[in-house]
Amino acid sequence: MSNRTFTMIKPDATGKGYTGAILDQIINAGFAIKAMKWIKLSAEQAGKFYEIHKERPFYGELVEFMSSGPIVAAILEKENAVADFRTLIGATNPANAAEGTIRKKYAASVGENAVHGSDSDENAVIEGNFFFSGLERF
Ligand code: DAT
Ligand code: MG
Repeated sequence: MSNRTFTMIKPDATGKGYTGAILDQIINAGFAIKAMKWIKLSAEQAGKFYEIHKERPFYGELVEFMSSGPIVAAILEKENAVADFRTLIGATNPANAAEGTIRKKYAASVGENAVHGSDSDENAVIEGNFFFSGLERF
C-alpha cells in the first residue's frame, strides 16, 4: 500500500478563500505536504487531467469549472494516504458527505466540490506526475 496521494483544492474553494482552512484540516489530519503549487489550468490541461471522464455527461462542465480559476495541487504523505484522504474529504456529492468532512464544510454542489483526492495508489502516482517533476517534490 502506497503512503502517498494527490489532491487539488478546486477553483470554487480557492475563490471563496477556503484554501488556508482546507490546508489546515489536511495537515491537522496527519498528512505531510511533499509538493505543492498554486496554478491556473487551461481548459486543455484540465481536459487532459480528467480524460478518464470524457464520456461522462458532465465532462464539459467539469473541464470548464476546473479551468475557471486557480487551484492548489499537492502531493500528500501519510500511512494509508489514498483511503484516509477520501475519508477526510467525504462523498463526491457534498449532500451525501459525512459531517465534518472537507466537502461537507466547504463544497456547494456535486460539480463544484472543493477538493480532489486520488481514488487509487496507481492514480495517485499518475496524477502527481501530471503536475510535478522530480525536482519539485521530495
Ligand atoms: P471524485 O472527485 O469524488 O473522485 P468522480 O471521480 O466520480 O468523483 O468525479 C470527478 C469529478 O467530476 C467530481 O469531483 C465532480 C465531477 N462530477 C462527478 N459527478 C458529477 C455529476 N453527477 N455532475 C456534475 N459533476 C460531477
Ligand atoms: Mg475521482
